[in-house]
Amino acid sequence: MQLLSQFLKHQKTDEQLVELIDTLMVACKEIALQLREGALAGILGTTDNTNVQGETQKKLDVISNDVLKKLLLDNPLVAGLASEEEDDPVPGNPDGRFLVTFDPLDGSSNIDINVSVGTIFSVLELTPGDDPALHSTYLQSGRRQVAAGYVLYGPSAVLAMTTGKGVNFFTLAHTGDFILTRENVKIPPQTREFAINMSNQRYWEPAMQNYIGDLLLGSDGPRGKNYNMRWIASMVAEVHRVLTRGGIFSYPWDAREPAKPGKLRLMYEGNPMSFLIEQADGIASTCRAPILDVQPGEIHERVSIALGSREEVEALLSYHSADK
Ligand code: P6P
Repeated sequence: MQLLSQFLKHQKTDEQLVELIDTLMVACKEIALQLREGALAGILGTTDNTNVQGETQKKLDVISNDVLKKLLLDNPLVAGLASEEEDDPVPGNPDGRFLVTFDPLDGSSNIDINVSVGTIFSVLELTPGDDPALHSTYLQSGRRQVAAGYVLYGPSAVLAMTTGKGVNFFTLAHTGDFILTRENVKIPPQTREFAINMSNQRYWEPAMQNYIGDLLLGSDGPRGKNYNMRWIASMVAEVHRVLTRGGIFSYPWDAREPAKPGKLRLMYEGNPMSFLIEQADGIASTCRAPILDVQPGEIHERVSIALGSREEVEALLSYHSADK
């Protein structure tokens, strides 16, 4: 059995990055413990606050955000952080090296029904001379990430992470150690499983409606095979399924808020997940371009997402190119 720290050392990971990842994992272990307590600790349910996204904050959203903020800002390597739950970036050590963006508890609408949620993180480097108190400092494309991953709080707590040398899974043991449980994860290029919120079907652009319509035709349709559908309403769980056994996950643009490219956020959902997907030989696209190529204009900007098995995402993209 190999510990996370041993594995990262074996991969010759930058020592300061290893130290940052260790801080992130201390925070995620604390979050996992709080989640396990759930109702017993009186921490389910919502607060009276809404976040910058206009969403009502769950108590555990705030708790998770506070745990990550405190631990990261105590680490002198952290120059600043940006969180889904924070309107503005939070500066750390002005001589720090890393910027961390995160969604402290993605899928939190699932907490009260005891369904999997997760912490998503993305690590960038401070450009020398930039001010970590300014939004502009964080507006780096996903290609600039030096590490990204998530901890999925499910039946077990599993870390999926990349530092640009492939994707690996680590399971949280009762000892408090993350143990390597799957190395060099690769997404099967083909799939029979798709994940999308079908209740939005009438709002999608025609290319997406045509593609999903053809999936539903199964072996009688142009895709020539029958598909199965999943929707957990927790992106971390959906992406973990895609990394584990293939599939396509999409939250595309829809006409409910036409001025916005999609529901999910680029900096701390789209980019970290896309880094993982590409490192596992999948595709992560806005349906027009690779998500990692998007130049962010604001920290909380949203992005249309279609990611997963290479050949299936390529099929979806062919519907969009035909639709131009
Ligand atoms: P809907 C959770 O709120 C989230 O941000 C993602 O984790 C998830 O994939 C999506 O939104 C679910 O959205 O519209 O189905 O509730």
